[in-house]
Amino acid sequence: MKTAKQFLAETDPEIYDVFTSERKRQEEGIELIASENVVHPAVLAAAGSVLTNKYAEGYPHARYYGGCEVVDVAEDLARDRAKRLFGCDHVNVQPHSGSQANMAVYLAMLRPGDTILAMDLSHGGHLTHGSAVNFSGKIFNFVHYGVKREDGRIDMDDVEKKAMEHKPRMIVCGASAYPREIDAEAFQRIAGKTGALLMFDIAHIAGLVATKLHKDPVPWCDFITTTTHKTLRGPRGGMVMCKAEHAKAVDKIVFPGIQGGPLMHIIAAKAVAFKLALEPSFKDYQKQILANAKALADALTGYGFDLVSKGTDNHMMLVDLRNKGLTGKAMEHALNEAGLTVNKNAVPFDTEKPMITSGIRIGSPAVTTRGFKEPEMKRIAAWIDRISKDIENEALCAAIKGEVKELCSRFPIYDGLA
Ligand code: DSN
Repeated sequence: MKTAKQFLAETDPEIYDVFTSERKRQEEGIELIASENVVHPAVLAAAGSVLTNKYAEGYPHARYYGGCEVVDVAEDLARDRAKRLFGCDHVNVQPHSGSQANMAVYLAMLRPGDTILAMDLSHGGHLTHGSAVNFSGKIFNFVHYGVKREDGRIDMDDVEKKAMEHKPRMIVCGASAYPREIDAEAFQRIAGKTGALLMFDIAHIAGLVATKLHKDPVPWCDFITTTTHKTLRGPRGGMVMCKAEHAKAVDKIVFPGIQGGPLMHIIAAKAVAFKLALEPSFKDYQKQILANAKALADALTGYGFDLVSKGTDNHMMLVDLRNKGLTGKAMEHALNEAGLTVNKNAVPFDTEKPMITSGIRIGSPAVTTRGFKEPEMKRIAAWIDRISKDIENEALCAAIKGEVKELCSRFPIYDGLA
C-alpha cells in the first residue's frame, strides 16, 4: 500500500517539490495574512479525497447525474451543519469562492445597472463590492461609503445619506480590511428606511460570527455571504446564507445560473470544518484569535505604530506606516525576508498606488491555530519594530528569520502528519 503522497512523489517530482517546499514554508514561517488559516488534517483529507471524481450538478436528491447518492450525504451534512452553526434559514454550500457567493446574491436579486451601496475597496471593502475592475463594478451601478478620517470607523451618517440619495436596491456591508465590529442592525435600519435588501459579506469574520463573538448579523440580513477558509478555518470556498423567501432564487442562480458541477470534495471538507466549528473548543479558539490580535495591536501601538482606528475588535489590524516613513510594499518585502508573512494594504485616504500602499494588514487566525498566545504576539511586534527601524538590513532580516524558525519549531502545524 502506498499513500497518495507517495504516488505524487513518483508521478510528478516537480509538483511534489512544490508541495514539500510550501509545507516547509508554512511550518517555518509566521503567517500573518488576515485571510489565511491552517486547516485541520481531517479537512485536508476530505479536500484531497476521491470525491473530486464526482459530477453532481443539481442539489442533493435532485441531481442531473447518476451515482450521487453518496455525495448527497456530504452536501446534506454540510448544509445542516452550516444552518446549525449560523442559525440561518437556508444555505447554499456550492459557491466555489467568496466572489461567486457575492455574484450569486447580486444576480439572484438585481438587474444589470441596478444601484448597490457598498464599502469602498480603498477604505477596506472588497473587489466584489463594486470595484471598477471587477465584474461587480462592470455590471452594477455601485455607490460607495467609507470610513471617517478622524477615527477610521464606518461613517454611518454617510451610509444613510447615500442610501437616501441613491435609493439602492441593495446595501452591502462587510469588509476585507476593517478592524472594527460592523453593526448589521444599524445597516438594517437604513436598508429598511430606504427599501433596500441587505447583504453582509462576513468572509473575514465568519468564525467570530459563528461563535457569537461578533454581534450576530443573521437576524438583520436578507443575505449573508462568506468564504469558508478564513477565521472559519475550512477549505477554500464560499457559501451563501439567506432568509427562506430567497432560498429558491439563490439556489437557482448558483446552479445553473453561474456554476456547473459543485466541487464535492470541497463540500465534504466544508462539512468537516463546520463539524469542528460546532465544537466548544472552536469558541475558545476564536477567543484566542481576539486576544492575540489585541496583544499584537497593543504592542505595536507601544512601539509607535499608527493603527487605523487605533486598534482592533476582531482578528486583524491595519498598520498605517506613514509616520514611520515606510511603504506597505517595502515593509511586506522586509518582513517576508524575515519569515513573517503579511500583505501590503491601502489605508483609508491612501495616496500611494495599490501595488505600493502606505500600510500592511496583519491577522491572528493562522498563528492562533498553531498555538501562539500573547507572549508570542509580543515577540512578533518586537520583530516588526526592529525591522521597521532598519528595513534594508538584510543581515538583520536573516537573523530574525532564524529566531522565527526557532519559535515555529516549538509550534508545529502538522505534527505527525505523514
Ligand atoms: N483576498 C481576500 C483577502 O485577503 O481578504 C479577500 O477575498
